[in-house]
Amino acid sequence: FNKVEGFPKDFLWGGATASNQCEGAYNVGGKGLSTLDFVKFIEKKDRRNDIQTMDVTYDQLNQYLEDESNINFPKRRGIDFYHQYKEDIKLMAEMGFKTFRMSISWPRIFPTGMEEEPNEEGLKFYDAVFDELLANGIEPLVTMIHYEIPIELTKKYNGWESRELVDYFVKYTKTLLDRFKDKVKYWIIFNEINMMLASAYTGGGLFPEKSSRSNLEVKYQATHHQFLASALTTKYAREAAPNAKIGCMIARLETYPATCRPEDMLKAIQEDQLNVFYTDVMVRGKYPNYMTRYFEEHNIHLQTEKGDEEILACYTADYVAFSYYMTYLASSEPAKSETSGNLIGTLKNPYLELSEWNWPIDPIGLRITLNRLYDRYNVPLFIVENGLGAYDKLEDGKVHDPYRIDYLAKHITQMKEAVKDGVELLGYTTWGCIDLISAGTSEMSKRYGYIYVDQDDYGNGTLQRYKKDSFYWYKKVIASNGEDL
Ligand code: P53
Repeated sequence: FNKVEGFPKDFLWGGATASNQCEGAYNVGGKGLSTLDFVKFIEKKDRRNDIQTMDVTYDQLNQYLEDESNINFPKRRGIDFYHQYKEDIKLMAEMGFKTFRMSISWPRIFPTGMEEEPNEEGLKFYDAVFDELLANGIEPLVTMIHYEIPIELTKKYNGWESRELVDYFVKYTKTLLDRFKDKVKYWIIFNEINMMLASAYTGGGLFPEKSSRSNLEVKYQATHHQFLASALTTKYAREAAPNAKIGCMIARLETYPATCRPEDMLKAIQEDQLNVFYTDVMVRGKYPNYMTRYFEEHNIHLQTEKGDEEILACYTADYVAFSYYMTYLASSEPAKSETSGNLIGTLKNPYLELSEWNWPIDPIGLRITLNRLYDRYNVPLFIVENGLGAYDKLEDGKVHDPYRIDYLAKHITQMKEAVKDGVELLGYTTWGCIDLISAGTSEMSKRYGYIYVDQDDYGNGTLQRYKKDSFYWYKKVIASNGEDL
C-alpha cells in the first residue's frame, strides 16, 4: 500500500475561463454571432434571481436580432482577452500556472456553424494563444464548447433539438483536433453538459417553446444528441490524436438529505441521479436503469437510431471534470425556505454561510463529492471550476480580498484530504482566474479573479489589469504544491 502524503508532483494548478466571458471582439476576425452575444444585462433589482438570467425567450431573441441598438450585451465585450491575451498569460505565468483552462468559440471557427471551410483567422488566433501558453510553460486545457453555439443553428434547427447538430459539431471538433493536436493534450468536450436543462442559452440555442414536444422531452432529446456528438468526437480523437486526454464535464450538484428521514435520503439520491446521469452515460457508456423509469414516469420518449448505443458504449471519457461551487439539500416535503440564489431552489442549509450572491459555501462538500465521484467511476478527476464571486474594491491600485483567500484555502485543504483519501486528482483550475463577465448574471462586478480588470457592468473602465492580494497568495500555493496556504 502506498500512503499518499499530498498533491502529486505533476499536479496541474491553474485557472479557468470561457471564450464568451472574456474574449470580447465579438465581430472581429470573421467571428459569427453566438447565442451568448444576445444575453442582455439586467439590473439586479429587475432580476428574477441571482443565478440564471441567461434564459431568453425565442421572441425576445428575434426582437434583439432586429434591433440591437442601445442594448447592453456584456459578453460581446468580455474583458478584451482577444487583444490582451499576451499580457494576461504573462500574469498567469508569474503566478506559476501549470495549466490554463479556456474555451474555443465555435462561431469564431465556423461563423454560422454550417460553412464548408473553417475561418482561418479564428484558427490563427487560438494558435497564437496556445503558442503563448506553451512558451510560458503552461499546458492548455481546452473546452470545445462552453454553452454558446452559432446563432444561425438556433434559428434554423432550434439548436440541439435537431440531430443535424451532431454532424455540424463533429465537423467543428475534428477541425480542432486536426489543427491543435500537437499543442493541446487535455480537452473537455462540453462544459457542464447538465446545465443545458437550465436555460435556452446554456442549452446551446434550444428553445423549448419552439418545439412541439414537452420541455423535458425536448431537453433530454437534445442531451442525447450532445452525448452522440461527444462520443463521435472521442472516436475521432482516438484515431487522429492518440495522445489526447478527453474529458467529460458536469456542474456537480452534490445533494444532502435535509434530515435523516429515509424519505429525504431517498429524495437526495434521486436528485443526485439526475446530476450524475450525464457522467454515467459518458463514462460507463450507457443510459443507467434509473433513467428508464424516470423517462417513463415523465412521458419522455427519445428518438434514437440504430448504432447509437454502440457509439456511446465504445467512446467513453478518459477523466471526469467538474465544477464545484456549492451543495444542495433535498427534502421529501415541499420546500419551505428556498435559498434565493440557488439554481434549482433548494432548502437552506443552516450549517453553511452564503456568498454575496447567496451561494452556500461548503468546503467539506468538495471532499465529499471527490470521494463519491471517484468511488463511482474510478477514473481520474479534474476540478476545473471553483471559486468565490464577490464584490472587490480597487484602491490605490490594490485589491484586498482576504475573503477569497479564505474560501480557496478551505477548499484546497479539503481537496488535499480527498487526495489523501486516495482520490486520483489531475488538477485544480479556479474559476475566473482573471475577472470576467458572469455567466449567470452577465455582471462584471461579480468577480472571481486573482487579477482585477478595471471595467464596470456597463463597459466603462480602462480595462487595465491589477494584481489582487490573492494573486500573491496563489503564487505561493502553487510554488509550495499546495502546502503553504
Ligand atoms: P457565474 C450555475 C451553477 C453552477 C455552475 O457562474 C454554473 C452556473 C451558471 O451560473 O456555471 C459555471 O458566472 C460556468 C461558468 C460560470 C461559473 O459557473 O454565474 O461554467 O461559465 O461563470 C460561475 O457566477
